Amino acid sequence: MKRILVTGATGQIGTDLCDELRKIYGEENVISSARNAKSGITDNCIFHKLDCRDSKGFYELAKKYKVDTIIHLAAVLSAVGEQNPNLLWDINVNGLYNALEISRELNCSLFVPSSIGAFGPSTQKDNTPQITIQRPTTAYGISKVSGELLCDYYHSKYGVDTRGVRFPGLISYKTLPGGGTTDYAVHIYYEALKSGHYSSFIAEGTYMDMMYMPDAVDCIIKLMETDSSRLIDRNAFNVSAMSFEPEDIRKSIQRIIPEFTMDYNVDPIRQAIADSWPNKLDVSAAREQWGFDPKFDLDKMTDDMLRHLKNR
Ligand code: AKB
Repeated sequence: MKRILVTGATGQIGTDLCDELRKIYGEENVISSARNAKSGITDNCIFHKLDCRDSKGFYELAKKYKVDTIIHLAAVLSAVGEQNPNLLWDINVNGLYNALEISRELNCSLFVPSSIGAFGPSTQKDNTPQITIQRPTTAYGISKVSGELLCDYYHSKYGVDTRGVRFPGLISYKTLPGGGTTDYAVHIYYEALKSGHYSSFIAEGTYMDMMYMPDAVDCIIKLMETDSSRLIDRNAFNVSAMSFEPEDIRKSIQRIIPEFTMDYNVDPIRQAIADSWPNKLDVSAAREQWGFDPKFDLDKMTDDMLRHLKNR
């Protein structure tokens, strides 16, 4: 049975992931931590306040609970990162360095999410290969490429069991994302139900990879359960369940809410980031090496999102 420490556990991925991890591994084997968490036990869930830049606090927490796996989700996303690159570097790279050192010292397996943001304008846009040019032009992308390389380095140099995926935009009804470029694809569902109208900050015709949160959670669990000997591309695997542009999601919502309308109020900063990212990743390495198999396409995700949000 694994004993898992999750950083950034109150964020968009962490909220869904920790619920699932507790079901699989037991409440006592999942330790949630976040900068904004209150330390204590709530509804049998163990929570700890932790800033991943605090190397001593991070180490002591991992040691106290004798964890064998760290899922390091604490990170600053792309749009917020462009406003505050110093904070982004500190959390995304120095925080990751702490996670790597602790994993090395305590012999933990380590999951670290990378992103489609690890690619840049010189990358092949369609069917973006697993191994290809990575010259991102955002602070976020630079931190993600650095993270991928650092994780590979700790694996080859010290034998740390590092693993990761390049997540696309993630869509969830439980927790809002915290300042990314793909966030429009979450906000649109909330606004469709609230006001029946959405102004998209991403322009018509901009394709980006996306995935529904249950598939993202499944990715992390499946990858961490895979026998290490099967993994060639550890850091990090291309994953995606769909690629769409704003008009596609509008049409998907209009199947259920015909009166829903959308227009555009493009944000130049987030649009420039989106334009530098791929349209659609090739995910064959993930399928072959650890059985990546997402279940939700756009319409299935829309049905599920609207059903859950309506019932809140
Ligand atoms: C963002 O938009 O910053 C994230 C990502 C794709 O990594 N959702």
